[in-house]
Amino acid sequence: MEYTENEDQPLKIVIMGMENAGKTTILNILTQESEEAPTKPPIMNPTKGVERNPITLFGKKTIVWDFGGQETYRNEYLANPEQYFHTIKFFYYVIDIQDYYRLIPSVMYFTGVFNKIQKYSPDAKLIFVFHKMDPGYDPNIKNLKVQFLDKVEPLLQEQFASYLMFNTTIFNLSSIKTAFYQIR
Ligand SMILES: Nc1nc2c(ncn2[C@@H]2O[C@H](COP(=O)(O)OP(=O)(O)OP(=O)(O)O)[C@@H](O)[C@H]2O)c(=O)[nH]1
Ligand SMILES: [Mg+2]
Repeated sequence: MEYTENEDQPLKIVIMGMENAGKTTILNILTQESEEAPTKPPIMNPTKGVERNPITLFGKKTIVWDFGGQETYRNEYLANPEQYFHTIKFFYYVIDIQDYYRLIPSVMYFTGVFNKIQKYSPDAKLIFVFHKMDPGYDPNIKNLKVQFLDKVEPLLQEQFASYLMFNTTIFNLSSIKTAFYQIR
């Protein structure tokens, strides 16, 4: 299938990462009216498959594809990459820096997705979001950010890929906004 692009089309942004990483919560924060941060993590349901959200972000029309991260969905995206990974402008990859058990699966998922995006959207800008950097949480205890980067850097270097990265938490709204200012 051919996908044509023109100026009026909204920018395609994808947000990916393991289940429970906080992707949908991040999008809810970006689109909420309130300037106030939540006092506790909201109760959320897992995203089923891909949710496509037309959102105006910083004056730009975008369509944000929120990729549910549960295993069956992850396998589906990788098995049918041509349906999901075309015409991407920004590729946000979210890592839960408190989730020790999902670190290695997250590295593996990133590797699979990155290879597909290199193929189908080689110009997509890559942005890592190290999420759940909550106030009072000491990221040095598990050091998952450093571990993640150590594991993916050989792949990124091999492909000469550049990237940006941000630390975020829902308890600091500007941390999330800053990560998405990139699309302006
Ligand atoms: N402590 C903390 N919890 C968070 C933060 N952001 C999201 N959460 C919680 O993380 C859980 C999962 O959030 P979701 O946004 O549903 O995660 P998801 O990545 O969309 O998950 P899938 O849709 O299954 O891929 C929820 O309980 C949220 O309240 C954060 O910054 N800090
Ligand atoms: Mg979700």
